Amino acid sequence: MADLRSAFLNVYSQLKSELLQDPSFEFTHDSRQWVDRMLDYNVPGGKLNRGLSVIDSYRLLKEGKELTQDEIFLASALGWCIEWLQAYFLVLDDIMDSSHTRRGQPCWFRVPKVGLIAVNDGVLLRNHISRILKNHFRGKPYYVDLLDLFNEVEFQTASGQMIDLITTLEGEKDLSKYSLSKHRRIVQFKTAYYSFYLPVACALVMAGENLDNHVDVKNILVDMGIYFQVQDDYLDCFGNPETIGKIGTDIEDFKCSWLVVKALGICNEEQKKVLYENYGKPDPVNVAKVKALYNELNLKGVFEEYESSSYEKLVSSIDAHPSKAVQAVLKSFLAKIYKRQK
Ligand code: GPP
Ligand code: MG
Ligand code: MG
Ligand code: MG
Repeated sequence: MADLRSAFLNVYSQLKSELLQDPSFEFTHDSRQWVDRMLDYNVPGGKLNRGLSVIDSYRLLKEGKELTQDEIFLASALGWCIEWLQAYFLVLDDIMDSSHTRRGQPCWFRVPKVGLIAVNDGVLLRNHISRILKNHFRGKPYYVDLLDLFNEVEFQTASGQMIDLITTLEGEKDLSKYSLSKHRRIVQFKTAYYSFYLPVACALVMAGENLDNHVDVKNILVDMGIYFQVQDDYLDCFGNPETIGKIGTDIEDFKCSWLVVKALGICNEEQKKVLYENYGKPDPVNVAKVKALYNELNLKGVFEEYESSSYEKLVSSIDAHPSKAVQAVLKSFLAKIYKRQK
């Protein structure tokens, strides 16, 4: 595992140095240094689950056949494209959510002298994906499928992000519009496609598969992604910031979080008043009242129940899949996130 990770990180260094020598731009010392620092700050510091899953999934799809060096490199490069996509989303998401920390350090836009240059850095990160794909996949018969896949998933994510944001609009703060179905729609689009479907889809495309034949796999992965984002919503309030590397902002931001939807579903009239009066306000006093109410309602317990029942459901839909190789891919993914603390 440590080996795999370090091999994967070596590929990062190679891709980065190619981008820093990109012949389509005339780099100066300063501009090269900016991109170098921006990449190191934002791309490789996460859990790398999404990226490593491409190699993992490809290996499982090959059913034990030893992978060539070339295949390992290509699967790693695709894994890094997803990590780049993630970096691009997070740099921009942290601005939109007014977040403070990410991966245990200040959000990129909070770094002195970065500020809103971070917006353009986000655009650059997105462009780097196209550069990497062009450099390493242009001659492959599946090149167009890869481009199409990344475009499709980016569109779905940006659309999910849009609904995440427009539901919190100032002046229209109305908790009665929040429901489980609204929550599901938001998280399916903003998180599930890029975090869960994309890594496996990349492995399938590289293995020569037609994605149209794998709609059932996509559906299971989307359900897994929804479960993952419910965990993210839970950890935003109940996680340890030291462990998750970020300080939650969902209550302040009036987010349609799984927790607030659940709270609305089980609270009495008096408790509902507390929610209406305190949710979506930046003052720590208001935030503390919401958190106290969450504890009163035992949302930890409600979440634990959700966690086990989703796990059971996912396992049984995976077991119903006809291919053992696909089952192995999905189970390995699920094992990585079940009961995660970060
Ligand atoms: C996670 O939401 C969703 C994203 C990071 C997608 C962002 C998409 C863009 C097009 C910018 P979140 O805000 O709950 O994540 P976190 O808790 O990590 O801030
Ligand atoms: Mg956020
Ligand atoms: Mg967000
Ligand atoms: Mg979150």
